[in-house]
Amino acid sequence: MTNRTGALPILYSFRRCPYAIRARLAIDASGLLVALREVDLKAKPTDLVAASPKGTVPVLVHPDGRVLEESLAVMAWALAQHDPGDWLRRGPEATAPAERQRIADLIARNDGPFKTHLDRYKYASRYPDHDPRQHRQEGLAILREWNGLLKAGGWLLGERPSLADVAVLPFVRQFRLADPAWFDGLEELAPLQAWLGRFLASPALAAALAPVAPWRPGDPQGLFPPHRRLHHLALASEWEQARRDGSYRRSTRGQSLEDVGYIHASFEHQLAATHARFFAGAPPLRRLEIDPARLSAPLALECAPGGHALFPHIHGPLNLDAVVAVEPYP
Ligand SMILES: N[C@@H](CCC(=O)N[C@@H](CS)C(=O)NCC(=O)O)C(=O)O
Repeated sequence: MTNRTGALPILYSFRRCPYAIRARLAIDASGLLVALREVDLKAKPTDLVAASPKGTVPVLVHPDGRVLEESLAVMAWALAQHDPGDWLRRGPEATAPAERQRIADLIARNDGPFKTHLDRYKYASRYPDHDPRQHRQEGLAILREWNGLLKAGGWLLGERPSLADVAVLPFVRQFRLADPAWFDGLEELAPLQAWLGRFLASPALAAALAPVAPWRPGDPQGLFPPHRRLHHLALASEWEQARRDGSYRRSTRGQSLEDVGYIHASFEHQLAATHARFFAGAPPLRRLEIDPARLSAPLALECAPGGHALFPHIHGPLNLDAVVAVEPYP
């Protein structure tokens, strides 16, 4: 209803919101790409309120009108597409079900009690009947629990990150920001400070916090993450022909844009399988690396028939200046 088919999912987001930050971190990790609409929480776009009347961010609106109204739902959707670090613990290990339960428990502790204390400590003026020092102490007690877990392997579940770390860290970041000097001086929290420090220095957080102006209807489509590239495998001879023609109009091996209606492309994690499935024994190939922000034609995320993996489809000719690198493949 508020998005159209043949388009990207739209993420309504707010740069500093910890719920929206964790949703963006999961989308970045998943290798996907969405349209980003930064929301001014004091002037929420009517499209957002129509899609999700409760009016919180993040909200993800799919091209078919399906709406995800909770940050955890957005994270689960993205990581169900691709979860290179097994943050969801869907792997074959016998420990996976117990780990999923621990993840759920940790996130519930964060989203419930820790968030309550964080708000009453950091935004004390909004809660005149509460004592911010007491809420700081109660938040600190929860941080001590997490600190104990982090001692073992550096992550909440041990030696590898999971959804719990990514879901909780943006809130711990906020807790620190209320009084960084006090927080950084808490020597008993050294493992937790190291965990937060790695997060604060990570390129993923930098990408999630890239400055962005509030979206207004009619603005050009913003994309998240901004560094995402698309990939298309082209026969070297057809790419050379496109350079002479001034645009590229092949969809996939043996099929034109006119045959299919769009140009097939892949996210990086899909490229090897695309090659194995469609290009075995092909003549020399070129991998075209495409900056989606430079495309003249509309870009969509769509499922291959019978599958649920979302692929990028370019609904029109590929303008050559959107191709930022060309290399032999494999
Ligand atoms: N349970 C929601 C909570 C989201 C939330 O509370 N977001 C805040 C911003 S951090 C919000 O949109 N508040 C609405 C407002 O301030 O008007 C989720 O996980 O997505």
